[in-house]
Amino acid sequence: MENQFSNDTLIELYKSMLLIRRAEEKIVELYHEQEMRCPTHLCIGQEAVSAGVCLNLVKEDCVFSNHRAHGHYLAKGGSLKGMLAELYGKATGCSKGRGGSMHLIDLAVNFIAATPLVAGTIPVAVGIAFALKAQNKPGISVAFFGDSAVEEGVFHEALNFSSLHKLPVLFVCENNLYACQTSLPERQPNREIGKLAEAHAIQTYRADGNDVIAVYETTKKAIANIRSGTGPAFIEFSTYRWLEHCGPNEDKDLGYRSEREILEWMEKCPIKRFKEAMLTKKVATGEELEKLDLEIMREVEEAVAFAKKSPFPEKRALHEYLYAD
Ligand SMILES: Cc1ncc(C[n+]2csc(CCOP(=O)(O)OP(=O)(O)O)c2C)c(N)n1
Ligand SMILES: [Mg+2]
Repeated sequence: MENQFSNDTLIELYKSMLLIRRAEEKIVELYHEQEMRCPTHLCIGQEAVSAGVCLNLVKEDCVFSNHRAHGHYLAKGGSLKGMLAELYGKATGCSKGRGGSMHLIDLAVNFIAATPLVAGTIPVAVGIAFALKAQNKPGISVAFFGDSAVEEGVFHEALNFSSLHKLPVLFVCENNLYACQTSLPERQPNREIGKLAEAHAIQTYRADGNDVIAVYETTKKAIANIRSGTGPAFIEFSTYRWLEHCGPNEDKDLGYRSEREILEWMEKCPIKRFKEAMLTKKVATGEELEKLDLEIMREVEEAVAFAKKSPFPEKRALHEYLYAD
């Protein structure tokens, strides 16, 4: 691990990843109670991408996400209580209990939208970038999406337009090698995903998405260029989801990927790797990291209690929020 970043930055990265992991582990533990009634896509194993990208962002920056949104939302500074209450369908949820896991929205932190329509938020992120530029506003737009989103036509339209108009937008592709149960080689020719962005004359980067420092550093470079006005950037991060596509369970019995492959990627756990590096470099002691973990677990417990005791939306509010004010 490079020593070029302050200990505070390293601890922030660790905390961000750990919060996502502990929150999702709690969802795994509680999902079977059937009180969270929304489809839920967990990002356990992929936390470094959210943490490393979002620590480079400021409040004015707008984030867009997909169906696997928890990590992006929490790393952008979203409310843990608001997210869990949303999963429980409660009025105190960040989308007022109407969206569930796949439709997280929180304008207070400029987390503009997550929707499960594959590639659906990419053109919207470009639209926001267009508006930011037209209005001379600070801030950039960031779109998180999976490896299957690049197979959608709208992905190319959005990249073409953003490149032509040199828009302040960062495209973040989390390549976890699968779309549901279909592997990358079954869906795409043998070429790097980044080549698609290069074809649209967009600055393209590629990095290990399970190495939070690589994610943080690569994003820092890309964003420095975007902020200097050179136009969009695209980063492909290689990573891996540990659990089933949708839901809290393991899925090694489904047979679309081998147990060996899953175990190999679990060995590359971004949190474990980073923790070991921090201990070796004496960024923190084991005791300090343990304390931090306990604090995060307590925060998660409190958020669950808040979500469970929150009220459901009132029936009479059914027609609210259908149109923008
Ligand atoms: C336009 C569209 N087509 C199909 C689906 C069904 N679907 C939901 S998630 C998904 C795969 C997503 O894979 P990827 O983009 O790689 O993200 P990951 O789930 O791996 O994070 C598909 C095909 C959808 N939601 N939207
Ligand atoms: Mg994928």
